[in-house]
Amino acid sequence: VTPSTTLHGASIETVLSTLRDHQTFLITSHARPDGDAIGSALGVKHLLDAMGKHTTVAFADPVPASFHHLPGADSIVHTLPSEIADVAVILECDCVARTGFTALPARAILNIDHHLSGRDYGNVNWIDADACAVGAMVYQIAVVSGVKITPAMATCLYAAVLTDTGGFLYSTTTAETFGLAQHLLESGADANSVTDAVYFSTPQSKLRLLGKALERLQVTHSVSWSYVTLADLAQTGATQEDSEGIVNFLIGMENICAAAFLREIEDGQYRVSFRSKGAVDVSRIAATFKGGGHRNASGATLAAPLQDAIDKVLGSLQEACALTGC
Ligand SMILES: [Mn+2]
Repeated sequence: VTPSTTLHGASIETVLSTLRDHQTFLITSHARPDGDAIGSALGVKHLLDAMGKHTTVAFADPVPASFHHLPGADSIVHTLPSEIADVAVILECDCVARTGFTALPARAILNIDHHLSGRDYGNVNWIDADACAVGAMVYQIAVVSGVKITPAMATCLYAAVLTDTGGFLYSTTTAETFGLAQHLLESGADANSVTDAVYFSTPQSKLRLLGKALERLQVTHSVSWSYVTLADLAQTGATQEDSEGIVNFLIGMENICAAAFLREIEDGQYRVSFRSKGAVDVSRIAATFKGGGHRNASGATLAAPLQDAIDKVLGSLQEACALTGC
């Protein structure tokens, strides 16, 4: 890889030769990793391991309990290795800072992303905003590589696709998504273990925190919203991770077109999750707050007192809704 080979729509062959032509790889994804971040990173690890490469998977933040069982999850480290890798494979990030690490010890960057906010910051960039999950893109690389898709790799990629499609519910789910799921199960993916861990192992603290958020549910025109504070976390014994997914209850409501969920991450700092049913592009709204994401799901961080943060977020959502007439 030379710094001049910067490609936005790099071909799968270019991506594959970047993997083939190098020996040591640092694999990472965004801070507060979700199922796609973890599943696709471990998928790349299994692929590269099978190709005889040296791999390190590093995440700035802890792996949520629901993904601890994924094959290879026990090898994930949270501090960067001191050796410089040939290539850093960065999944699901629109810049290096999104990884939660300030810099990565690697000579080149392979950027694989499916966000609308995806950018060409790597030496090779493959961004496909139509992909239902980065895990689905990793699957394509694996198929083209000719490497046998093992049950371990299939389980990790299945976790990525299952979670990033909201259990095959989001509009990114197409006939190909089900075809992919079929191939992964035929390759030995342990779908039951993934489903059990993701959907049937909710900590009690998470449900109690959800209760707090739903008690506070507010609806303004066609926008639903709620929030939780650090005091709520302390009262319910919940962790920050326990607030993942609360926003999906807010967007699930009838007669609304967009939703926002705010959670206090430290004194005076709020992480906002935006959701849309499609009419409003919430990746644009998140971008005005220096965040990013997809048309229907995005996020940003606001440094402001609670009421200010709510006013700003609701102001932009309502304006966007008014413009689209919903
Ligand atoms: Mn994703």
